[in-house]
Amino acid sequence: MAEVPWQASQRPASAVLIDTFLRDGFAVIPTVVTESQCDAIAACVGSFDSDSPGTRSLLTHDWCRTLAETLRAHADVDALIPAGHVAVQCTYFEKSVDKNWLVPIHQDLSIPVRERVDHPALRGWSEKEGTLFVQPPAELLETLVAVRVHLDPCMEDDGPLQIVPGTHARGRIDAADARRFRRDGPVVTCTVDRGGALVMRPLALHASSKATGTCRRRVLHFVFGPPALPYGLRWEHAAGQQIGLLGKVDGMDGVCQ
Ligand SMILES: O=C(O)CCC(=O)C(=O)O
Repeated sequence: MAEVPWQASQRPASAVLIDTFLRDGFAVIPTVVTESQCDAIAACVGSFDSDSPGTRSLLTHDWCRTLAETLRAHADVDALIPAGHVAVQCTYFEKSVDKNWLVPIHQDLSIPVRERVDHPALRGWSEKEGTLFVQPPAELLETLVAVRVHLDPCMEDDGPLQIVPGTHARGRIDAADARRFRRDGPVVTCTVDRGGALVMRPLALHASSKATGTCRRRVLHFVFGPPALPYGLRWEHAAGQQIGLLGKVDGMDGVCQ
């Protein structure tokens, strides 16, 4: 089995990284997968030729669950995700001048669940790509952590995420306040190198503009959450119980299923 670089060092996560994440609600980790792993992951994703910006259903694939486990084994990523959390969603986003789009300032409020549960605390039911989504209370959303793995360099011209630091700690923010936070700033443009990751709280206000450069910006956006949900809800998929798959992501040719 090929050696995974971060397993070799097992170095502890830096206190600065953890403090930044706690304070701002996001942090960039320069390298979470190698260049060759990026190639292998991109091959598994394949050519995504829909007109929409991405697809939300990747966690049904073995390679994607394996990648979630591989991320969890990275000391810096692991330090930012609560113990016991499992991967509950993986969305692929592709942006380029040919497939261009923007997202206005918002928080991620919806989670994918297996079936509808009627409870006064649950609102905003919707269905996308055949999956049911609900907006649970902020107390649950505050526990989630998103890990955005970049398969291409994402610089200023490539439509990077822009985040308003500290807004993850303000609960649900209405649309008018969200616009005000963005206008008053500060707003941080999160550039990330190929193989790096932006780790963020889904409640942190974020937006992204259209790409103006020549790069194709491919991102796998994982969400990690608690294994069990309140109110009788169940995750649509949860991929945390797999053990012993580390390193498989290095040789993913032929395991894209
Ligand atoms: O990838 C992007 O540019 C936007 C993604 C986003 O807004 C989201 O995941 O909620």
